[in-house]
Amino acid sequence: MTAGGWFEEAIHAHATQKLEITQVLYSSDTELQKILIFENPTFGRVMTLDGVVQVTEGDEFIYHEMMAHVPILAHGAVRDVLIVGGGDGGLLEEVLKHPVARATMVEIDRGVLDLARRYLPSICKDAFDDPRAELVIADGARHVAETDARYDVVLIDSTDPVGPGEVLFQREFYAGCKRCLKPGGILVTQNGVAFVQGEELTSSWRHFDALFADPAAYAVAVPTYIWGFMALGWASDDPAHRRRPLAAIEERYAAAELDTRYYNPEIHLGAFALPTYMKELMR
Ligand code: SPD
Repeated sequence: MTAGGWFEEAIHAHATQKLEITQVLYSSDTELQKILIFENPTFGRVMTLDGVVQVTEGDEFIYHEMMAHVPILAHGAVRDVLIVGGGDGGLLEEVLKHPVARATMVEIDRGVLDLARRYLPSICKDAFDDPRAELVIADGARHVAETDARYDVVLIDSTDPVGPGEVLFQREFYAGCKRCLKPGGILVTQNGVAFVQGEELTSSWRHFDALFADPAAYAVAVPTYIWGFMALGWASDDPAHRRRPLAAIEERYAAAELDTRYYNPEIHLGAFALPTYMKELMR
């Protein structure tokens, strides 16, 4: 995987991406997964889990801004947010830019949090120390099945559906997410790069369709999640959230005083316009 000073991703059977390693900052196995953090001239610090790129300093803003700001601004009155996964803290940091009362992050691997604090401070910034952040080291599937808390928005910042992340793509888990959403709340999930992982979108969309009034997805192009658009799954019982007019999103965006580099109100609306090959996966 790291031969010749290059990281070669171990995710797809017949296609790969390679990233040059100019310095290995950390490499080990935690109880749950194999973690590598290295420096790359194009993307800055890169963290991989079990041979798959999870986050890079260079392009993290794209994925994290779109996962946080689209549902929060579409909802318009978010107080309580749940993040499942997301141990690098990048998504938590975006969520906390909003005037939420509480952002609970349930991450199964404490090692990822500790390493993010140490090696990826440009990504998590001071999010873990924000008094509104509640950090829970636990199984996210168990949390959504058992918690008494209720959330306006639930965000699933998972790995791919292998290893510890597999359960986070199953119907029982999504039913748990619905269980702990407040009425009209919004669930957003990472559903893979549609061109090469189409079955993730199809299977999650079918679960959403069985559980929620408004099953959907939106698209985001993240350079290091290569091979085209990543699908972010969307599920809510309130279809109005997905159909907010541009003027409403513009007003909320201006009021939130966000400093974003990918997200803007036009991208928010446009992200729900999917290419036909993605639409065809959602049936
Ligand atoms: N193919 C890898 C997808 C990883 C998505 N989650 C990354 C976590 C970033 N906070």
